This record gives sequence, C-alpha cells and structure tokens, in this order.
Amino acid sequence: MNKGQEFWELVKKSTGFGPNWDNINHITKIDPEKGLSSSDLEYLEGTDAVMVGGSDGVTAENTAEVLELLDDTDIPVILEPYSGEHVVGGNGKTNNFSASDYTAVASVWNGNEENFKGKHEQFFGSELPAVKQELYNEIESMVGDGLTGRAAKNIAGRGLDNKLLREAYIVQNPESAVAELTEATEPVDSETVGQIAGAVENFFDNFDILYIEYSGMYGDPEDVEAAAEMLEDTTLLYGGGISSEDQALEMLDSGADTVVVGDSFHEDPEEYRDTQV
Ligand code: 1GP
Repeated sequence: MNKGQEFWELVKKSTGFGPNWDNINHITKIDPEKGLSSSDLEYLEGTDAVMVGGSDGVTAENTAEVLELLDDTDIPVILEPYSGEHVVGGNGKTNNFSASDYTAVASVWNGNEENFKGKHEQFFGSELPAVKQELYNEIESMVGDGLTGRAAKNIAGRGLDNKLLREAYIVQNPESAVAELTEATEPVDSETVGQIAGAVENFFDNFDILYIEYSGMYGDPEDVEAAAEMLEDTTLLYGGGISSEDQALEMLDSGADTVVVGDSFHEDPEEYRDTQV
C-alpha cells in the first residue's frame, strides 16, 4: 500500500460509527502476552469480533504482532489497552492505532479511586492528546502539503473520537490479574450490579459498554440479568470462564448482548470452538 492509499484507508476507518452490536454476539479476547500464531487464525472464523488486550506483560510490540496477523482477516478488531503506549506505539512496521478498528478505554467501577479517577485524568488529559498529535503527524506525513495543518488536525480529532469506545467495568473475580492491576478486590452483589448499570445508562451516558468481568471464572448469571434490566443504549458484555456453548448461551439468555471468551481460546482451541454461538 502506498502512502496515499494508506491515508484513505485511515480516513475510511476513522469515519465509522462504532461497531454494529446487533451482529456481535461473540468476542474473542486475545492477550498479546500469550500471543497469536497464524495457525490460530482458522479458529477465529466463527467469532464476530476480537479484543486485543490483557492485564499483564502487554507491550506496544507484542500488541502490534497480534494486530499484524489479524490484518489478514475481516474480523473487526477492538484494541483494549491499559496504557497509552499500547495505542500510540507499534513495532516499527505496524502502528497499533491504525491497525485496529476501535480503541476501548476501560474504566473500572469497583477499582480503587486512584484507578477510577487517575486513569481518566491520565488518559484523557495527557495520553489522548498525545495520540491525537501522533495521528496528526501520521496524516501529515502521508499527504504532505496536500492538506492544511488544520484539516489534518480535524481528521485526527474526529478519527480518534469515532474510534474510541468507553467501557465501564465491574470486576467480579478478586483473584484475577485485572483485579490486581486495578485493586478491584471487592466484588459487588447482583443488586449493586443493577444499580451501577442504571447509573451508567442514565447518567454517564457516554459509556458505550458495560462489561461484567469475571476473568478466569464462570460468573453469576443474576449479575447479567440485573444489569440487562437497566440497560437500553449501553451494550452489555459478559466475560469470564466461558468454555462451552451452554455457558455462552446462558449468559446471552440472561441478557448479555455479547459474550467474551479469552482463556479457552488460548488454552484449548477445540473447546473454544464450541463457545462460538
Ligand atoms: C477476560 O472477560 C475476558 O478479560 C474473558 O475471560 O479469559 O476467563 O475467558 P476468560
């Protein structure tokens, strides 16, 4: 692809309107630390989208390696970084921001306060402007004098906004890496899950996603029911411990819009195939 084509690809990707959740029931979460090989790609045929992210050992480089392989597929790719470096960086060949369709910014509701507020201050106050600047530089280097600085800035800003997905997380497995990272040591009961969902839907209405996260263990469908009752516009994701079709269906029947499967894909791809609903 030459620079001009790259530029228009970037514009095309930048002007989308978010994923069509009606077509996304099953997401595979690929942990860059665990990696992906080309022989794994065939297993992804039945999934509707992939998320690329983890809570430990993720770098800009290992993220780029996964994105590079996914570029050969038509599956929508959502980057889920826990650091701005995973968005701005790459491996010299692949730029992570350009190589993904969306970037999801996770905000853990029941983590510690520093994580909840500090994450936003850091991401929206310094990392996001840095990503915008990076994107602006990228656009400018592609088109040279063909576009004024202001136009390139507008495209960069709009592109970034359209690619961002805001995710509210409720972390329910205190033993998980994400719980350790965000100090989410206090799981909440189903009634509280419903209350959080009500706040996310009605007050913090910039959130695209509410994610009930049981990473590493199969969770309580009552949490999903309680959240689903409160949500209309916000998309409800359930992830954690799914290793069979029955489990995936149970969470979808309980009201999740989409189930997310991680460990099963990395650990037992044949078993994982069964979760694709
Ligand atoms: C992790 O919710 C995802 O963020 C998936 O969980 O790895 O337990 O499938 P598992």
